[in-house]
Amino acid sequence: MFDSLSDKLQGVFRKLGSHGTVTEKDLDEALREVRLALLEADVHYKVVKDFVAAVRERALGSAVLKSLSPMQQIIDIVNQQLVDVLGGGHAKLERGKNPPTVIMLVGLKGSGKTTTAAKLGLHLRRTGERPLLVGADPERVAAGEQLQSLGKQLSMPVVTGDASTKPADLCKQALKEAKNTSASYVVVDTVGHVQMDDEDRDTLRELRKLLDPTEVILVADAMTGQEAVNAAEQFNETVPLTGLILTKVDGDARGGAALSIRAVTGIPIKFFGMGEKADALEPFYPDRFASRILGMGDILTLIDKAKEQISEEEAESITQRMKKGELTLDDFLEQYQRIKNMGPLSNLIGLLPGLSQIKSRLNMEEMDESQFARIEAIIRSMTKAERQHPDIIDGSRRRRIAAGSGTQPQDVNRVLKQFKEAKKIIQQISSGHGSKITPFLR
Ligand SMILES: Nc1nc2c(ncn2[C@@H]2O[C@H](COP(=O)(O)OP(=O)(O)OP(=O)(O)O)[C@@H](O)[C@H]2O)c(=O)[nH]1
Ligand SMILES: [Mg+2]
Repeated sequence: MFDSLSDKLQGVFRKLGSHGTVTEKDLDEALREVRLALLEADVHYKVVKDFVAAVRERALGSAVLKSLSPMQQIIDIVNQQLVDVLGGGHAKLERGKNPPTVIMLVGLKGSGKTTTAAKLGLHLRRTGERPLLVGADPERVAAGEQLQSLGKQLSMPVVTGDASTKPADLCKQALKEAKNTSASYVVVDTVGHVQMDDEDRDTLRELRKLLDPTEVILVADAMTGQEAVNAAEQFNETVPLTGLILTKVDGDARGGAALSIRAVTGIPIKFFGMGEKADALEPFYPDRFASRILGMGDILTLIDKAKEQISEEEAESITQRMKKGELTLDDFLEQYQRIKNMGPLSNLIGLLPGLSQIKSRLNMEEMDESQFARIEAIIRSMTKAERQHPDIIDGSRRRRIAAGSGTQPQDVNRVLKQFKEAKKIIQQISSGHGSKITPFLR
């Protein structure tokens, strides 16, 4: 996420840290570099100006320079300022007084509205809601088909029309359908605009009046930088926006849109998209987001993601077995599946403090794809007994497993050795002797 901006900011701090003491001149030099890094990330110039001024004022005002750890405190101040720029606290999705709560998604063409409609649907269902998706873009047949197919993959109800249906009629029909099926949320995908003319504005206003949405959310492509900020302002003039969803934050967006859009428009960011898949939507927490930009990781999000994959009882049972050293290769495989479900490994690494800083140096893609696929194939080629008691794997079993997984016997050996070591370390940590293990690179 925003790798280039992250690297630059971390570089500034490393340089400051090498000074020992920090003079006002050092601070100004560092702030000049912060300013450049933000401008290069395409952050709005006014936001940059205010940001740097605020950090300087906070740093000088709180006698940071005379303190024992000036660098740490300057990082803290930059972090706090980032959190402020991103909106301070978490803005959650509102619920209407009477069900169903209607969420209207608007945005420029290709910004990710249809994908986000499906992602929101899944997010809502995971929190116990009953969402209905509506493709209010009937004129373009492919648009309806896209939403239908996403809904089918998620087994979620979708209402779309054909080319002769007017968006307004379709929305009326969808609201009725929502009542009949007791849907608790209606997520409405709308036409993407390239440039809005008066007619487009009227259509949007008409839909808004009819739907009476609790949330009108602009879906904005983070890769487009300041264009996304302009779009937010334009749409906000037509249909007052209640929130923003930034998409394609996983791509090589520079960060300008994310860091400017709230400050410029005053509209809170509610979620952000981290991929094309339906589960690649994360609630937006300014503090967690700032930590990620500064390479300090985001343990809370990692925990949330893990919780989605495992129930408390399962976690407890595994912890108990870990302590007793009873983990088997089956557990290994199961955990591996869970990690895989949590998203691409390269995204997860970004959530870990310290590791995120060396992410670019680890060839994550390769590790993700080939290495893990090989480990999985090897474990899958073992019999149940072998997975439970790897000690029984002798030379001939090893050859059979290697042949079955398209690998070499020494690859099988390596996996077994890694498993043994992992088991030992896990047992040490979980039985409380691991407190001496310091977080990597912290
Ligand atoms: N990498 C990545 N791709 C995304 C994300 N969100 C959407 N996309 C991709 O962006 C492209 C456009 O997404 P759509 O959902 O069709 O966009 P739209 O706003 O509905 O487009 P129109 O209906 O044509 O205006 C698709 O290829 C999506 O897979 C995201 O968070 N990350
Ligand atoms: Mg669409």
